[in-house]
Amino acid sequence: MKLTEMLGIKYPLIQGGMSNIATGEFAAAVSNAGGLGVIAVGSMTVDMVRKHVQICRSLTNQPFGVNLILINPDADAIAQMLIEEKVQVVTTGAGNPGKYIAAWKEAGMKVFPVVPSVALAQRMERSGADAIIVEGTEAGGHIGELTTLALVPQVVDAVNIPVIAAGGIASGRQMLATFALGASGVQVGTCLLVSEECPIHPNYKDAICKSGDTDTIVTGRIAGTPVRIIKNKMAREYIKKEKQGATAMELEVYTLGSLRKAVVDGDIQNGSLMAGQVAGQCKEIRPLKTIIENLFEEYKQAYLTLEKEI
Ligand code: TUI
Repeated sequence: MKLTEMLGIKYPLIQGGMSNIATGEFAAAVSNAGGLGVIAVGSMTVDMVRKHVQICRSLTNQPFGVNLILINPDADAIAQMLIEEKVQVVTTGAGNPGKYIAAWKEAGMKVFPVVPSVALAQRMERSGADAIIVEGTEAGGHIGELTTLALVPQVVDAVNIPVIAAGGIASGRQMLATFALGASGVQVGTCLLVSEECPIHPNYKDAICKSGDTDTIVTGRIAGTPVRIIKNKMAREYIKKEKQGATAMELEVYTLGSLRKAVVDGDIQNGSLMAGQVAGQCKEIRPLKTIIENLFEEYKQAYLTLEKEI
């Protein structure tokens, strides 16, 4: 079944989680532009997430989802609340959501875990996931080891449910490439950060627009929580702390606190500016509708050009 039919959306495009950024308002704007908007739970409490779900519902009559990261200390209560609120789609990240899937499925929800490996994709399929979002290391935020090019076809061959590609996608050509690898849709984040509607500080958007291909870096590799961000003073200090032996917990607290500095305060030197390797392709701030429509227009053109050349 096509992803658009499965979810009741116009384009086979899911908005990436984007912790502490994707509010109910933003998710509604993505859904109104024809993709699947997704509220990011990030470090929110149960009551905050419920409020964002209600806001989103008041701003769109299109389907939308919620992204639950499993490092949130209230994950159990939030997982239950999503059932009470009859959220249609849940995506997950930064851990294994296996223990929630049966209850979510029983409530009629669609479950799309984000995974960085074949083994985890297979485990999610066995647990009852409806589709798998496969995220390559090109992505922003918390990442796995493998690239989208290597990972997507291996997961496509290993499971019998739709696979959605994530990481390294900010153009129609990249989208076409993932479809050639067997993906049924894409999840994008970085290219939506530079939308007019995205509620991050203008300095954060500006830093993405100014960045080039080699301007992201991965912190947290030693501690086992690799996070891709835009290179700045904070990133250099983080890596120094890591090399000096800071604990995983100290580093995680440091990262989450500094995400707020970037998103809310626009502190581009001390903040953690999560973004993927495609940041270098994102050069202007446009409305979400234009960004998404252009992606699919470029995809069609790229497909037709390729067909002519073969
Ligand atoms: O989750 C993401 N991206 C994120 S979450 C986040 S918040 C955060 N901030 C600081 C440190 C850590 C997290 C920012 N960006 N993407 C999806 C994703 N999930 N990437 C990798 C994974 C993943 C990793 C391990 C999924 C499952 C997993 O399972 C391990 C296991 O077996 O339990």
